[in-house]
Amino acid sequence: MATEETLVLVKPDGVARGLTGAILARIEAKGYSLVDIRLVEPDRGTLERHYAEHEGKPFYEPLLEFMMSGPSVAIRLAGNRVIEGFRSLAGTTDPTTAAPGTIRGDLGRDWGLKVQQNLVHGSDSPESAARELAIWFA
Ligand code: DAT
Ligand code: MG
Repeated sequence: MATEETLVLVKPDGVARGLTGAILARIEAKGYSLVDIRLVEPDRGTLERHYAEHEGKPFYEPLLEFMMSGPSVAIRLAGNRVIEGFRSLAGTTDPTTAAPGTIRGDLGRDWGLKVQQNLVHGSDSPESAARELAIWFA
């Protein structure tokens, strides 16, 4: 099986709270390889492309606003089955109920906004990974 790649974002809440290092430590401890990493401040157009599947949903506008509220860290991550492996490491979408032991479950909570501030993004399929890596690492 060919080594797989995924897009990980440490979102603005993770960067602002000083959790980038803690999140990277978990990724490295799991054994995945950093291929590329950069600080990003995406414009609205980039986020519209990244989150195209969510356009029209109630949380879409708050999500874009949140993602423009400060810098994120974009990571190209590699390893066998890294797409599902990172999703497992991240935990489920809602940080309040994400399992302890996961990034979202251990480090996240509800901050009272209309969008889940859940620290990280990870691509959800090989197709998403290819599409998203092309957006963030063009
Ligand atoms: P994930 O990031 O776990 O892949 P997603 O792709 O369904 O989740 O949604 C993208 C982001 O949008 C998610 O990280 C946080 C926000 N979000 C999703 N569902 C939400 C909801 N029901 N209420 C508020 N924010 C939500
Ligand atoms: Mg998603």
